[in-house]
Amino acid sequence: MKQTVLLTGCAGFIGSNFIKTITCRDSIKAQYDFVILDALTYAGRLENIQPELDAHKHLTFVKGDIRDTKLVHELFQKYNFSGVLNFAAESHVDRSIENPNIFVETNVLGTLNLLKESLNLFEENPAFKYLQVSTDEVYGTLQMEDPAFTEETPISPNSPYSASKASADLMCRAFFETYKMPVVITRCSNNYGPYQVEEKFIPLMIKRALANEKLPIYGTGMNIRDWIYVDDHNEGVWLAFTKGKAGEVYNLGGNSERQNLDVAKIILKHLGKPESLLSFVTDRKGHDFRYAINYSKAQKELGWNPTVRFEEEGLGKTIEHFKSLWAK
Ligand code: NAD
Ligand code: TDX
Repeated sequence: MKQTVLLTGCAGFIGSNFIKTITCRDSIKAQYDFVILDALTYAGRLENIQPELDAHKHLTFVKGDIRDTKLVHELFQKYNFSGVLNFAAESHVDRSIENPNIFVETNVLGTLNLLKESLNLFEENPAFKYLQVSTDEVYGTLQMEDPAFTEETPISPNSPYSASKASADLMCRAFFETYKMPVVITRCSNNYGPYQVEEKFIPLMIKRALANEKLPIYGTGMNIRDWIYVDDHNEGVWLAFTKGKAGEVYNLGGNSERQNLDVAKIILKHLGKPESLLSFVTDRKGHDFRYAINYSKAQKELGWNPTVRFEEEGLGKTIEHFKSLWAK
């Protein structure tokens, strides 16, 4: 019999790519129906997934908020989900510095709402599973000489965004420890790819360069992020959901640590634009210096590996996607 799984936040960047690359696969379509719950905030764009919604009967879209206890309760009652993958979140660090409240409301209380409803279903169906899409930022920051984050690295978030994601992770852990509810957490590094909202570094740099506008580089531009192509992340999320062990955390990384300044320069070169467009601006408050991920557990236990090379493949595909939207 087909299972029905709830996907939240899948009109956003990572989730919309998940809809395109994972849920529409024949093997997955044969086994699963998906209900997509998204509040369509500034980051959620229904047009990202409209072609898939039009083409596939096993996908149902519901506009709604994960904080809405009544709506979420009714959805869980109606569909009797066999699992939940929670992508929904406020995701932008700069916004969290300006207004942390919505980050606690959506990322912490919204997650708690989903966990509570999930617990009701788990009590009726021991095969029920919950996956929380989390981030490497919960581990805090690294210096150059530090080893990469492992799943044992203590949680030490620095921004209101990462503190809210860490709080959600801890609530997930509590539901496993207290109620034995099968919760799996993935913690991934910086995603890039098509459909990313243009407030994020890579699409912003592309957009500014295409318009011959200044590219704002925070501080010295020496900060390091580990970049992962969004499809690699989504493969890992699905493997963790289907094969991951209850109560476990799986780190997912791209094996592509780069300084921000270098990334901006590669984008300019790809687009044939001058480096004089680079503009060093006031640094982000509390700017984490470096993220790096040790994903050997996901390699061993899930058989997962990142496959898309950053400069040679992923960045070019991403630039071409945005060029088709924005180039005049
Ligand atoms: P995004 O901001 O592009 O999309 C978030 C989506 O969630 C949007 O569709 C939005 O409408 C929806 N949403 C927001 N609040 C909601 C609410 N209260 N109820 C229902 N839907 C709501 O984010 P993204 O970059 O696609 O990130 C998806 C998930 O992956 C997040 O949990 C994020 O923390 C995590 N993550 C992101 C990255 C990254 O590099 N972007 C890396 C690791 C983990
Ligand atoms: O204009 C900019 N200039 C700049 O130098 C912006 C928007 C960013 N930056 C820097 C800050 C970071 O060092 O670029 C780097 C990447 O910034 P963001 O795209 O804002 O990503 P980051 O803060 O690293 O967080 C991202 O990765 C982890 C996602 O937004 C999170 O949702 C995810 O959890």
